[in-house]
Amino acid sequence: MTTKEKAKTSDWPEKRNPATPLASNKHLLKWVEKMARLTKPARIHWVSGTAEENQALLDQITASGTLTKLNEKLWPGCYYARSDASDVARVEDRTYICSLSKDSAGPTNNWEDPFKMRRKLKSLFNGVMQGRTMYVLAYSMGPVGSPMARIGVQLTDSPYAVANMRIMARIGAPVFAEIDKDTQRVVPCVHTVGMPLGRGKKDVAWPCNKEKYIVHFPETREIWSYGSGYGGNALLGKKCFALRIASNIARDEGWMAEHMLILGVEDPKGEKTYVAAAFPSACGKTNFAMLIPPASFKGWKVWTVGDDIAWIKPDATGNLRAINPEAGFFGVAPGTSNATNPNAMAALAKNSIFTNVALTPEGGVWWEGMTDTPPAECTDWQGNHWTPEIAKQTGAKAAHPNARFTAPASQCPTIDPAWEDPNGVPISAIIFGGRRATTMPLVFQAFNWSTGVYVGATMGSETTAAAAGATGKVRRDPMAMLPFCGYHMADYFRHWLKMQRSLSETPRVFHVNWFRRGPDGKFLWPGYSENMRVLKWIVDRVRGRALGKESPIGWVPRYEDLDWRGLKFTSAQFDELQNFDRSEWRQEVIGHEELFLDLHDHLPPEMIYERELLICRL
Ligand code: SAT
Ligand code: MN
Repeated sequence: MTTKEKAKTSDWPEKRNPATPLASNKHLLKWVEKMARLTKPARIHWVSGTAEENQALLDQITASGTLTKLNEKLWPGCYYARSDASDVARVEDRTYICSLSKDSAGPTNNWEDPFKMRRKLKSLFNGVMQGRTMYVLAYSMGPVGSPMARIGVQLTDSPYAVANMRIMARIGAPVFAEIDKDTQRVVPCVHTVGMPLGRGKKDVAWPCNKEKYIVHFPETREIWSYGSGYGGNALLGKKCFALRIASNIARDEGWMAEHMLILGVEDPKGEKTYVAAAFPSACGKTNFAMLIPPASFKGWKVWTVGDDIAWIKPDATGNLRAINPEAGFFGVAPGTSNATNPNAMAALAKNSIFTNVALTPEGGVWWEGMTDTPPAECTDWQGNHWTPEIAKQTGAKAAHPNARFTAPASQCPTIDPAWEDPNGVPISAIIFGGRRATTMPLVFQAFNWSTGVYVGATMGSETTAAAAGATGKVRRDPMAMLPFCGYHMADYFRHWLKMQRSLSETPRVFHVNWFRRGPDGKFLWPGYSENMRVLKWIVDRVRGRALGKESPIGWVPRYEDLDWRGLKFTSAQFDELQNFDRSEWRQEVIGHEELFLDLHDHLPPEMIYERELLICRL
């Protein structure tokens, strides 16, 4: 070490304000100390998670300009943030799985040699928190103390991330208490915005770095995130832990970490059926999870357990049970309204954080689709003056298409009474779905578990603004896990197939598509509440009460198998929506082949057989 470096390192202990650690776990204390030596923050703050602490933190980030407090009368307890224009979504090409061998990460992940990556991270993180506070944020994914819950500790120099994580996960003192029991391995997560405040350097409202690294070490169960303050890049409990690292843990332990919503359907007699559904980011998981049945479905109710992630595990009797590891919703704001999702609107009405939506002159928020009439003027997500006229002329959006709300799940009017059940809820069906303009019918049911796995594995969807890059392109997104599976995708299929062996009864598997379009480009299906009709058929199939007919791709409902009360939808319209086009399907199967070619050396034979059988049926 040069004298200069030594001086820098020894700077750190004098300058810090040694806040009292909230845990006594030796490994944790040592690791925090080691990371502080590396990142050299000006202060360390152990996050207790109390309401007072949260308010002080929010006040401080409001004073520093990252947050704007919204009008307390209109939006009680709500705050608003605008990110840097270069930091608006997940960055898949900067996301790494650094397993020991490249082969374990597989071709769908970015891999880097873990030793090389560690060296890179060490240099990037050296002194990176200078002038900032390092928050020690303990969080539990899943209800604290649940046998299905897992714990992480995120070190971060972003108070915005702390405030969001407080909504998205269970955090603070109770989690430190769990860590002190020392009964489970804690996932260490280090996050920095990548903008040290050296002497005299002024902070900005949204600190970040042009260079970004979202790095996972699956064997050591570690997460390192550099350069971004946004969403899944910064709230490390979400995609990084609950999906990429947890998928590794789940494979090793015989359970499943999935990109799925969980909902419960209650019929008029009070019978409840829970389903989990996988859709890619920004394809309507939040809306589906909070569905309100049409008026004609008297006595039916849909309950929300989660809107993004499901941890699913066989119980002692061989039935699948699932928890939502999260405590909040990080939902796409544009398109969310009292018409499309009143439950989300109620959930986000207070104590929420809005990022990259528009700010109204009254100190409220607005986004495209929230109301039919836009406000006469507002400040857009980039801080520019916005009016409907400007939008007409320039196409400027008031809110970024990936603008988000962070809202407490407990505020959702349809939150399921069992949503925090430490043992989870029983899962009877799994639904896969994508955003597809053609080919895919409204709904079909896979013949059995392995066909179902094939259906999930070959799922395709048009890309959305949730990830940086082009939107609207169909890509294969197996089980909606393409950006989130922390190991070889073909091994993940194998794990799915293998799950059948630990189940006394497999859940039924379905595929839905709310987004099919007609020749005029218009959606063929009204969606939203009307999806209840499909959900009811699914529940009835699960319960052995509904008929369907066999088709080359699976069981499909006939017109008379769906409940049409209260909707004018003709049998001709339904036929168009369910239309099975042989030539489109031949193209579709070629698309499957492309994915399988990439994965071929790990591909389970069942996938090949299923494809062959499908081709024969076509
Ligand atoms: O930014 S997140 O990854 O949390 C949201 C999403 O893409 O689903
Ligand atoms: Mn998601």
